Amino acid sequence: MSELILFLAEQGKTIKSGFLKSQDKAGTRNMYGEEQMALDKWADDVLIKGLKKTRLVRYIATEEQPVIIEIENPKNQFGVVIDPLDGSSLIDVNLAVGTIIGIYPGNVLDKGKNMIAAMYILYGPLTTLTLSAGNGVCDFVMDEKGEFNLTAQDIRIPDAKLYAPGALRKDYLPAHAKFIEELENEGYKLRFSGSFVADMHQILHKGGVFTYPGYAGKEKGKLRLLFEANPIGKIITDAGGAISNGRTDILEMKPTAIDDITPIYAGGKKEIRLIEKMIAESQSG
Ligand code: AFP
Repeated sequence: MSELILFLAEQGKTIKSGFLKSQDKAGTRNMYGEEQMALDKWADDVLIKGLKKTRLVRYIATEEQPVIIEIENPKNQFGVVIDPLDGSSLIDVNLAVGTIIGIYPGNVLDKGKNMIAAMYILYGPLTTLTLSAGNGVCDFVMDEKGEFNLTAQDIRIPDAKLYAPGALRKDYLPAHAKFIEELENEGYKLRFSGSFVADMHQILHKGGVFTYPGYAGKEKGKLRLLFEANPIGKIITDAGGAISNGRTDILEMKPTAIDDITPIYAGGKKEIRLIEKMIAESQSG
């Protein structure tokens, strides 16, 4: 597994070097019908081609591919899930985007709680790597030589009043609207960039809650269970926080297909307990 993590970290370096290549749209759409950036497709290609060559894993699922790729004669049975560039609509305005990765012992259509490692590489003013592989959550910063140096160990989510609310307010469902109103009354400050990985990095280090709820017309939400919710969910949970779909722990959900989507509440346990209570009350009353 360490060979695989080191390989993926190396790919982060390559992807980082790609931002000067192009900020253009690719003119194609992914399986969610979303417009792809040239860099989305390029990063996807870098990761898949590299992983195929190393034969370090058996299964690869990425946000840009419609099916799970199976490698012949793999050295291990590992499965990886990858969002090659999360938040890519922000590339052309130079805001932080990232690569999100989850590693399973085998097939990737498995509950998030069975992941053996999760990591993301965040391309901001600094390039950082956040990893949870059974030994607490760690941060690394890329230096001028392109090497990742450990900067924080056993990261724990602090208690703080930040909220990152996705979706349009006019479409909020009643329990979610009540939750957001309560956070605002409590003085939570708004922090939403349009890049889940960047927003969650902030919540991990500063506290609070990220929400991309189910909303009118899209009750299942927008974010992807395999590529976004589960890897980030493992990291925030291992840091003492929680992730929920508003009813239950997302890491307990068995995916039915690679393009499953889910409402997301991720952050401090206090906030996650509150939304679960509000949704349960709205259903019982
Ligand atoms: P991609 O750039 O990988 O498609 O993901 C963007 C994203 O899924 C997530 O990173 C953001 O939180 C969310 O979409 C933003 O969505 P809105 O544009 O609807 O606010």
